[in-house]
Amino acid sequence: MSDQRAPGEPLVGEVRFRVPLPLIIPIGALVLIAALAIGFAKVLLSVPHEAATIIAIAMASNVLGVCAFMALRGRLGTATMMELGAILIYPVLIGIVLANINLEGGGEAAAEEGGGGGGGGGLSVTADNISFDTDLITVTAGEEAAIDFENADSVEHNIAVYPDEESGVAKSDATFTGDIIQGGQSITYDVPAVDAGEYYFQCDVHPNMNGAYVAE
Ligand SMILES: [Cu+2]
Repeated sequence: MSDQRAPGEPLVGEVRFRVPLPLIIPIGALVLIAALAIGFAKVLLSVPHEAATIIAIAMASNVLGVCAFMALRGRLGTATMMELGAILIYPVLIGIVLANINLEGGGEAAAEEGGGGGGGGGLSVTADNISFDTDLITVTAGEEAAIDFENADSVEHNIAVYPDEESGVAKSDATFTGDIIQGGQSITYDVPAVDAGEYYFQCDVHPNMNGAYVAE
């Protein structure tokens, strides 16, 4: 019985062990949850909108999966609980690390996106396998358009703009006729400004390579 204990010692040890835990666990959990929530919010804010949705859904199903597992298994040992906790938390931690790496290079990535997206009038068209990579070229009405044309094919191509398909087929009244370039070459075409409306573009060598040339 308790009388047989050495004076005080085991009792003190037990008290030391038992008193702080009920306090430390909830406080620690709160701090951890707060850190995770803030970190995760940062992740969602720093990635593109589409990715944020996917990450949020993945995280939600992850939580759901772990909860379902715990519910089905009933009582779980501490080790299993910790493993599950780790499974839950790892994607968030990885996300937080990735987000912080992303934030550093964020400015560069955004600038790159702006240039490649064609938002600033940087148009690019590639010809390969006797076809263009697009059947729609959109330009700004009333402004000269610079089109970077890459011929990734083994045969020669160009881009010519016509008022409509009929003119293209007849190869007459061209609004603009780009120089024909050999396979493996690139060129920048400066297409004169046109009024708003729908026009027609084609490769004069292969008129079945064509599309809409829209000024808006
Ligand atoms: Cu062609």
